[in-house]
Amino acid sequence: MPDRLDLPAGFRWGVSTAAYQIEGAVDEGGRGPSVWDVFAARPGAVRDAHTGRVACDHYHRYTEDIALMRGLGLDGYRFSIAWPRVQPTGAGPANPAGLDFYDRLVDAQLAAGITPLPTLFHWDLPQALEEEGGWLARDTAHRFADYTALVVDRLGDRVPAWITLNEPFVHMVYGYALGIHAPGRALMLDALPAAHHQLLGHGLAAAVLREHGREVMIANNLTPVWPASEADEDVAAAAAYDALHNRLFTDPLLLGSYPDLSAFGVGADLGGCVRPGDLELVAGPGLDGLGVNYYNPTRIGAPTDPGLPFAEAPIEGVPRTAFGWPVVPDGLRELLVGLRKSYGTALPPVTITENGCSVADELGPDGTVPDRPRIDYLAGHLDALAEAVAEGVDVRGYFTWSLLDNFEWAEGFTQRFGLVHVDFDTQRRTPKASYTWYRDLIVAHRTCRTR
Ligand code: IFM
Repeated sequence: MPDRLDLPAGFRWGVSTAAYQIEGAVDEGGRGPSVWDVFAARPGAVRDAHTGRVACDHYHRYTEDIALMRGLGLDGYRFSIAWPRVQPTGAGPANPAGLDFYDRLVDAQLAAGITPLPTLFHWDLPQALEEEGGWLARDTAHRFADYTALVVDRLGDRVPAWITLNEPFVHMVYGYALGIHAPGRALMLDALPAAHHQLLGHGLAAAVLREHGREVMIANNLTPVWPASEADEDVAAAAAYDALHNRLFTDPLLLGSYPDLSAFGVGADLGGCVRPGDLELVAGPGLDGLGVNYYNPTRIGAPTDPGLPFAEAPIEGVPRTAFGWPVVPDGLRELLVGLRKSYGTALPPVTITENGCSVADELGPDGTVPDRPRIDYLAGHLDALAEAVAEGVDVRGYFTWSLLDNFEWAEGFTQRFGLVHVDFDTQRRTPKASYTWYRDLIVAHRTCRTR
């Protein structure tokens, strides 16, 4: 196993968060409602009826949170910009108070020596756009480009690289196919236009960012797909799932084409929503970096339900996070090496834009949070990352999910992913053992690289 510090010079260390999960202040500064405000208010939609109304109150406490980041010695901070803060109805001129907040947030990071890495869309669509069809409507892609222009006009002078979308796969499947996330639509395969329109929105927004001379990235949730057995039916089912989860969101960006979705009864025009010229827009001149969010592999077998060409199979014999997700650090190496093999020179430099785990953390009577499982998770994944680098994959940075315990979507506040414990009654922040571990790792890496 390679030394986990055997990562390239200039390797960037960071943490990731998202606006709706931490900001709170949903009615302040002229912010409009988002699909998550509306969805979370639906009885039964979110565990224990939790909502992001207050979340970590980061909107008011961001200076304290940036001080915590400074304490970690981070190079970068990946956060997201709430579209409904900037454009309360998803159209028209910018809301000055919304942009002012992000202006302050960016300046505070820069003052702490941290490079901002904003994500423009992390699932909190303005509700007014959802009422026009949300990402099922092609026009949302154009609205996204307009919103991008407002943001980059204001912050682009200080922000070199931008992530357009977070996990368009998860947003399409959980939000539009299964209805587990906002906007709560359960359309199954009729959700596919939400994939294409997000990717089109990426392409249009990327063109705006490039006009400003900024670098363009996207953060995809990717998973190695394991066939449940060597039987032909399982192998075919795994290939179908891989096309849906991974390649639907990397092939058009890196190769300019959609993968074969015939197993889903869908042609190359994704049910008619792809128009001539769209794929050229999606791919553009190429990404400056691919963000990879990795949590676990997926095991897939032949279908058990006639509606889909695959069925998920359990992964046995590995530890699990508090969420029940299998812990397979080597899956990160496998994923990265697989990307390089599949895309060759079309693969841009990779940044791990999310990786982390939920732990049933408790604040002890001595005021500490001894989150050993998180330290083991992060250490194992960083070893796997170093192995991928040793095998030739160009990985430029690692942003762990997440800085703070936060609003974990349909699970509310019940899944804790932070390096910092948050008491949601008092908003008190307590760095966990993993915070100190990550800080020391960053120092050790820098020291070793400058010796
Ligand atoms: O909390 C989420 C994040 O918003 C997107 N990626 C996965 C994380 C953990 O579920």
